[in-house]
Amino acid sequence: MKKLALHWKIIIGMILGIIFGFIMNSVGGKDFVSDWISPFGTIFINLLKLIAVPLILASLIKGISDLKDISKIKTMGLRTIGIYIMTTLVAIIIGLSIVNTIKPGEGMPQNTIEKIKLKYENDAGVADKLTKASAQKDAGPLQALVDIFPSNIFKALGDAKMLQVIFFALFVGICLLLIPEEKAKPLVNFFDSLNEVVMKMVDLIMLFAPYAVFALMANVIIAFDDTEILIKLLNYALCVVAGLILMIGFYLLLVSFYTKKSPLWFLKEISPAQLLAFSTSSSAATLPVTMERVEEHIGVDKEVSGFVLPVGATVNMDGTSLYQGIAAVFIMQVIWPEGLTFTNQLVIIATALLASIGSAAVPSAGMVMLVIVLESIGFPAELLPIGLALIFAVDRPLDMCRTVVNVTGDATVSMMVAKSLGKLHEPQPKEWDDNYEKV
Ligand code: DAS
Repeated sequence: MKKLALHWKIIIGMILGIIFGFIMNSVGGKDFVSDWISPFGTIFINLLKLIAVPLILASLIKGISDLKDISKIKTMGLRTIGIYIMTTLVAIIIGLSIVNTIKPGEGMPQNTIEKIKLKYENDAGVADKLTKASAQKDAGPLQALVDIFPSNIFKALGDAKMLQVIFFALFVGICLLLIPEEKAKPLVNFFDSLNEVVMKMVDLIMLFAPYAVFALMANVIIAFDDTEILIKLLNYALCVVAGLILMIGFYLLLVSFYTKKSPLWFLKEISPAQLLAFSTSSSAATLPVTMERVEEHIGVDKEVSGFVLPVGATVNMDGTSLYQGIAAVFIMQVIWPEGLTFTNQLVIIATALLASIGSAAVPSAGMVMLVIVLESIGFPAELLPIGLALIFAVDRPLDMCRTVVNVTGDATVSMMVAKSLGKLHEPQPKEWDDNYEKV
């Protein structure tokens, strides 16, 4: 009997984790899940983060040195940024169109607002998002640019500063092209074998994925403790989910018309990365798996995936941008209707684009940047805690969904850039890839 493909094992782990979480909720087993189950999900995310930085370093340096032609790097960079900006703008416009049509925030009963305010306005999670947002706001206008250039590569590697690692890898890769080939060969071979080793580590870690996803989903379910408020926010949540689904449809159109590949084949091949994005709510943690799936199952050459995907995980978050457009307008519909001007919506488009570039690829980062978006349209500071409280109860499930879109968008753009550079080949996944039985 053919072994079960990896994505089915992950889906089964996800479903069993959700069921187990609800059972534990009903029998008072929350502490058991927190103490004895959730740590396995944390271990899995730690392992993925452990290999993300060496993988970016190895695949990008090896990939750039394979390009042989420096002008191709400029072309790849410009095409990548250009397509990323296009998809992010589409995402924000989809989000704003939905929220202005459905108007989920209009007519919310005052007692519901009071209930949410009472429960979440002073929640530590809300305060944390406000603190992080003000730290980002206080930085200078060019701080994001300065932060790309590391002063100490070992610190950048240690702190997993993605853009700094990408800059360093690009710098090394370009210099490897500029020195005599016989001098470059030892280092190129080193990063080539490092890349192979790290890709093998991805395979081994993925053997653990179904069990880790079980733990991650159980942990998400036990965190839900306010079904009543979840139901009151259902219209808003459904607007976000509808927008995210439309965004996935947009990617499938791009895959079909631009790369001439089957959209369903594309979805199937990247599904393990999407399932992990959903379970971990972190593009950064999912990145090694996204890279493995795009390179070995979609057929994108390493020199493209090694650049486009790490950059995408850091600066391209279409799901987050779409969510920020909807959340900002929803909050205004509920507690600041006078802010709902056309000009403000244009400002939201610009700041949601910039905010998604500034958002970190970690859980709930989008909510932190939402504060920046709201402040950009003059949202009253005294209403910010209530505004965040309004969406806080449903932020985790929506974060899981928008992270899936962030990852899918990165994979789509990597395919488009590869196609435009003639770097999209027929994938040769090894027979054990989907089963992860033999390594
Ligand atoms: N969880 C973020 C990510 O990793 C997205 C977000 O917070 O909006 O992509």
